[in-house]
Amino acid sequence: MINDSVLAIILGGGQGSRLYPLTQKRSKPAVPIAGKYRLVDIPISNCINSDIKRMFVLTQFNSASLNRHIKNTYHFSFFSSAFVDVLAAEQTIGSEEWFQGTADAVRQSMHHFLSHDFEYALILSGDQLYQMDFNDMIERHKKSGAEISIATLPVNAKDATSFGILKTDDNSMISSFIEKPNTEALQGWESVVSEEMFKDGRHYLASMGIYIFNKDLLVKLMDEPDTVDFGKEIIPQSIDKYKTFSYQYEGYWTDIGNIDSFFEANLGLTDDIPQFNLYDSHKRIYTNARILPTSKITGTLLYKAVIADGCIIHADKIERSVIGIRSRIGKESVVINCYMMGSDDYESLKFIDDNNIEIYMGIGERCFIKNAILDKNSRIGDDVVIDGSKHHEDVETDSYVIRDQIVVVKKGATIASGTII
Ligand code: ADQ
Ligand code: ADP
Repeated sequence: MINDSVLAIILGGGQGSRLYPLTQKRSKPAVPIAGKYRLVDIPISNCINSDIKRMFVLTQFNSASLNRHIKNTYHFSFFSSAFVDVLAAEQTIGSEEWFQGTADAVRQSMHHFLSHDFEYALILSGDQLYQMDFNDMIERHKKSGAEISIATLPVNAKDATSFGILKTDDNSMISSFIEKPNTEALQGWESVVSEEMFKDGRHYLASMGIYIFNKDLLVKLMDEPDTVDFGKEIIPQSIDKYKTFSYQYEGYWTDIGNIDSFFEANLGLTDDIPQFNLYDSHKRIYTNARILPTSKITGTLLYKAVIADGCIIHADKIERSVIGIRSRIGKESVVINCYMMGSDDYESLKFIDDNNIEIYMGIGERCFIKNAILDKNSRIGDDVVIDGSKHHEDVETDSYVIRDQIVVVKKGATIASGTII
């Protein structure tokens, strides 16, 4: 089934500086998560599970891995109108600039959207972890008679400063909006929320950055050339002029736009009952079906470990860690609080021999790796110690970055045997 009235627009990311260095060599939607997926699989899967199967992904630059992933993953029937298209910022006669912000990205891509029939544009962020049925939001939008809807979520005072905060009237229409207020400006922005949320200290209603626009209004707003961002301009300027509905959501939702939240969201998957449920056949998260062999593990104590396909593991211990596809971990190594993304390919013994490769892809023998993200294809030698929890200052070298007490080893980087970080 396809919902023909809705076109989805996924905002795939600006410069991606908050997720650097994971975005150093790829566009943000292509960043690997949860051992075998990419960030973009989350909004795309939510759309597919809601029968919305016409999607554009807007990204600042085109990366080979994003295109390959989309091409290899989302195959729709020849007879269906479904598609996932990547639109990278491009030079046109009207514009020579990169996308200046979220609204500008949509404005510069409008001519692509308008070649399709739709009544509603569903605008989504590319860096959030959640499972949501957009049909319900669309139905409520239609019933409300609004021209814009914003998905909203109660948050506490600490988190409120990183979001758009709003107030509603008795009919859930948004009456005021402030983008990322500081603690002082937050005074007086409390909303009436459910008892459960109230008990949790979640008194403020935040925008989740998920919007529905009636097509005609979106066309009109995009004709005004001065607006750059939805959160900073379009939404605050629209609430007095157009009926804007708040679609309140209380399920699990988290922003994964920076290293710390990205790390915690991944490690959260190792909990006994994770808040983000990958094991639900009605809310499947789709990704590239790579046809990898099963994982092979010898002599390893596994405690809260999530292990993807195709791994070869001899470690002593893996604790609260996500181990990505084709990962290799050598004997007597210990891995704690890590997200290891895995590798794009295997290196055969002949290849290693022919090319005199001394440090193999993956983690070598007798290593201790704690509080770290190992990007794809990285090579950690033998007897390496990495412990992000010991570092309180941000650091960058050619092969790694330390941020928020997490060591991020860059894609394809080599850490020599015996290194201590
Ligand atoms: P932020 O997430 O801080 O706040 P923004 O940086 O505009 O807002 O990013 C929104 C989404 O658009 C992200 O997925 C981002 O990667 C993407 N994006 C940013 N610049 C882009 C560009 N030039 N081209 C393509 N994509 C781009 C917003 C709202 C808040 C709301 C939070 C909820 O402004 O009101 O509370 O989302 O997370
Ligand atoms: P994955 O989602 O498995 O990480 P990628 O899209 O990164 O997949 O790569 C898929 C396959 O393409 C891998 O088996 C890898 O060997 C191969 N590959 C990776 N990079 C390139 C490249 N630059 N050119 C051709 N093939 C590549």
